[in-house]
Amino acid sequence: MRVKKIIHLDIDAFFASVEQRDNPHFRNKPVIVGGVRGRGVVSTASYEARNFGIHSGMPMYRAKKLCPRGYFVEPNFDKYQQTSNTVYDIFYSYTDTIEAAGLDEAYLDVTVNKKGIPSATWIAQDIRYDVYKQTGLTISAGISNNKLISKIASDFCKPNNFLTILPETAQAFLADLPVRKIPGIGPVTESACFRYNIRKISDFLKIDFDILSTWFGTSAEYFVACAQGIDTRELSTENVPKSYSIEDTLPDDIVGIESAKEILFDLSNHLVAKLRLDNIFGKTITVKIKYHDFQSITRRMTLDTPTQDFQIIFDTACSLLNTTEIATTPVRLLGVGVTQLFFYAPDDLPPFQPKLFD
Ligand code: TTP
Ligand code: MG
Repeated sequence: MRVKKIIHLDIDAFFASVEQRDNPHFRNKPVIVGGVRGRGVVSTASYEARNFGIHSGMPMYRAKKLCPRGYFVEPNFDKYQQTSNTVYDIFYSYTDTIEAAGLDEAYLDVTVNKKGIPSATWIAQDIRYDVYKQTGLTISAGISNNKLISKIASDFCKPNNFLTILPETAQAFLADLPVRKIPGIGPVTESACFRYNIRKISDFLKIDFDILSTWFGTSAEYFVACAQGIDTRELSTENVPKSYSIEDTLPDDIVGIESAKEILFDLSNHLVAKLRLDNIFGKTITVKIKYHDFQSITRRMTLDTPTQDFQIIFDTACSLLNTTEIATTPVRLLGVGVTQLFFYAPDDLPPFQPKLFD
């Protein structure tokens, strides 16, 4: 079987780099992007700010204590989305087999690629160059025959670098890395590992598999495969949807804002459940109405920050009703949805919950 060529690409300090690019005062300075007002948390910090111990998810007040002279900036989601689109366009100019892993991060299968370039390392270098030229941002790349190694490699070589790991050296590359580098191992599993004196990835290979299974259950197999550098997962290339919505054709036509609100209440609840499930936040709220004569309209409102909050979505949807004929015209269908989707909480807890074993 042909050996696969998988590249994992991830922009360095994404939000902070965009701010440094757009504001010359911020260059080479500690820049912290996050909720500046209220109980905000750090979305990301420039590498200069990371030297002060600042990291994503940290409460803003702590970041300010650690680096009082840092530059603290509110996120500009529209800019990040635009930059992300440019970067993804570059990715797609090399291959269509892409798994989006976030705004600034993706896996590319370049085993067969649109430019017929034989070396995945060359492709990664070309992409890094294209991204820098078109967006002014640096992006790091891990190159190997599977997602696991490429992801760990790009993380290892960051910032502004690339690292190629050949299959025969994968196990040695992983051997001395902390177990926490394995995707899915978070603080809880890490402490469990420490209890059993498993600290480095190669420690998984030193323990009898049956014993590992009693400690970690079905995860034992996954940890051992990881330690051997084995990952047979295909890229999941389903396109990320551009909108989330839910609508209902009503059993009987309704008239009046109050009846519409009752239905929107249920619909918003369902919508929020879907958003939470996929860890998606929407910045634009839409309401769709089909009147009794089948005439269909959509109303939308864009918020300052993306949300998956029920109250915000429901209230916005209700206020949009005031711009329609719903008070006087019978309605046969109602829908509510969000567009302009984001994968993270702008001003909340760290949103990128590691997906255990994807
Ligand atoms: P990451 O790729 O995890 O982080 P990063 O690009 O800032 O830094 P690096 O890749 O060099 O380690 O996340 C990409 C962006 O997503 C990040 O710039 C801000 C946003 N984000 C949040 O809003 N909250 C978070 O908790 C995390 C981890 C990221
Ligand atoms: Mg990044």
